[in-house]
Amino acid sequence: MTTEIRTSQEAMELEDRYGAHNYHPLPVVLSRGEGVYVWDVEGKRYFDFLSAYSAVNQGHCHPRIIGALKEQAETLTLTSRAFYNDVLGVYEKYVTEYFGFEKVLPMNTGAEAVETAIKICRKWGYEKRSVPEAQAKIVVAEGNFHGRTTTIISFSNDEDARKNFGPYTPGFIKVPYNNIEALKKVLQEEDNVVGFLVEPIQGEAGVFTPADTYIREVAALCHENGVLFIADEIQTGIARTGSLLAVCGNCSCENKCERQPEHYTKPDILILGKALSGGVYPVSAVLTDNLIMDVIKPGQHGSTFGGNPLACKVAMAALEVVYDEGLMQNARRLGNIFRERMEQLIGKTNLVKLVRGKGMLNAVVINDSPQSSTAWDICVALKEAGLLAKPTHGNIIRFAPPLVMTEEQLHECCDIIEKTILNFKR
Ligand code: IF1
Repeated sequence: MTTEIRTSQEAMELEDRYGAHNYHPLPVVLSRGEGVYVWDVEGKRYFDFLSAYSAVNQGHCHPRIIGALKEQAETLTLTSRAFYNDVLGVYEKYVTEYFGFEKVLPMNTGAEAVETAIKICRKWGYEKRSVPEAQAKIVVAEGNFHGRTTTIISFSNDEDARKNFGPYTPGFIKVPYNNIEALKKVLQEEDNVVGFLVEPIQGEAGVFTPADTYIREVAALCHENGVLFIADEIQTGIARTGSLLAVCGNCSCENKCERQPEHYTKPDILILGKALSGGVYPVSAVLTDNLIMDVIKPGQHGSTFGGNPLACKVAMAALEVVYDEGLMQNARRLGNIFRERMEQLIGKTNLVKLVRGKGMLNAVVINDSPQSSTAWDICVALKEAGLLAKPTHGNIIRFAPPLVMTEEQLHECCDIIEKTILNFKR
């Protein structure tokens, strides 16, 4: 027998009683979404300023993506990779051309794609660089977030993510983020380094944007040292930061960055997830070129659902929407307006310390200690005012709405944020 939810309270009680307590959600129960809006069980409408951590870049329930989902759902959903299907190859051609790589390996979740990239990188090290057995090392950045599998949390700095989940996977070395000298030093001093895995902007750490030159210098250093540059763009990719990828940097070349080497730093391995499906279905991907991908042979990696026809159709529709609706340009334009409005707000209150970010991936730092509940209380007040955002690391609030937002809607949202913060009493 199933229970029908009538009130938000009922839904929260059910989750509390029957679900693992691995999250601490804001007390709002959502039952419907459309574009930049979500509605709760009682019918109250909110602006979604989280977008499921940048998965719903194309907006909730985008009709073209849902259309593709429905059509394919009624045709063929899953074959496994034991057989071919008539959508996978079409998708593989589409997605590789779209991002400018020779090959793709399809998976489902972000963490799986990161695991895939790590496996490809290590195998490449043994087979193309002749690293001695079980000696391959991958450099990662401090403050990273790449997912929650046992291997990935092994190189996290986040105690909650890591503690009591050991023994940990060896073979990872941490260097400070946005510090090219530290990377240079580790590449000089350590033997058998095969890759550097990094987020072009650190999301979970609180939206840390590195120096403009960082990614370019990382790529150059990696190439000089025969090390693969692996970019995790699961959160930053697919128009979020105002360009197709965050490695595209600041350019005005209508996102044909791959033709503008001075703007675009091509990673050796690119990892995508989240918005690759517009938040409709778990779809992730690892993109790289033949010389690297060819180290993976039949039986050496895979997943039941990876590359299924439903995922492929959904992803193609989601990527079409990005170009057809100019989401990169919109994210860049609205991001500038958002940060400008927040700067104005900072001039009117001492509650907000600073705003940072790129495109529509932004964070506001609240002027209180990370141990205080101020940012959480502000998010609760924002919820009451009709806008959903979530605090991270105690005193930081991430603002990342769907990229289909209009300028008028953004101003309405900035008015809500401004009014809520100016009226907020600690
Ligand atoms: C949760 C954070 C965001 C990611 C990058 C890989 C993954 C993620 C750069 C793994 C996932 C999510 C996971 C989500 C919260 C969220 C998050 F706060 F935890 F860090 F976005 F900022 N690489 N990030 O950001 O992808 O396996 O989850 O599909 O609830 O854990 P996944």
